[in-house]
Amino acid sequence: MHSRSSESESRYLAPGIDQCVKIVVLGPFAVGKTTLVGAVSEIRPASTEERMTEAGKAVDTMRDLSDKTTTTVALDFGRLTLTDDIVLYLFGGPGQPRFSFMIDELIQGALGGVVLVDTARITESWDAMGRLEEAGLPYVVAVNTFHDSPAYGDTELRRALDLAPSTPLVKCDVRHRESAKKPLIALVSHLLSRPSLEPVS
Ligand SMILES: Nc1nc2c(ncn2[C@@H]2O[C@H](COP(=O)(O)OP(=O)(O)OP(=O)(O)O)[C@@H](O)[C@H]2O)c(=O)[nH]1
Ligand SMILES: [Mg+2]
Repeated sequence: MHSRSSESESRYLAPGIDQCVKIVVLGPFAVGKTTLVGAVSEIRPASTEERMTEAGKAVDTMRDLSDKTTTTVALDFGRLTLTDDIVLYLFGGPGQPRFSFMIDELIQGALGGVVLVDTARITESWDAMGRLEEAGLPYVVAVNTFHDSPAYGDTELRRALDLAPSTPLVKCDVRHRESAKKPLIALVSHLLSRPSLEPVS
């Protein structure tokens, strides 16, 4: 019997997968969208990173971005087989406002979203939350726990984000695979708990 290496195995969908779910990962500039997709993807992620010009670096953020030299200009793409029968197709969006027209394209056909938050600049995630709400797309909010950002309790965070009680809130470190999977697991549980699943059209 032909045996495949584990690397080539991960290039193909496992037999038995019967639910392919498109998920968008949104949030402001440099919040960690590309890092999350890259951390969880079982295929080499596709990305559209371009070197940041000085103009790009001028985006208003309090964060030290000395190790961030590129920015997403269109999308990130990755795949994660979550259970024996569910595979997620992940589409990370661009964070810079000048590329935000891409977001309406990305959410077409999606079943849910992850909105990343940096607690040092919480309100910068409102735009992504609003885009998903306008599209009627269920989402979870995930705090990417940058070590130098303030730590808040869930109640404070929910209040600051003006989060609906039914919207899940999780904390993760998008640089680490198991932690980065947490918002995706929370999102799928959230989607499965809803009466009907309709992709955005
Ligand atoms: N110090 C610190 N850096 C982090 C942490 N998490 C992520 N980063 C860094 O933050 C940056 C996030 O970059 P990206 O993943 O490109 O962010 P993005 O949201 O895709 O950015 P755009 O596509 O440009 O909007 C990277 O340089 C990460 O290494 C953290 O917890 N602490
Ligand atoms: Mg990016």
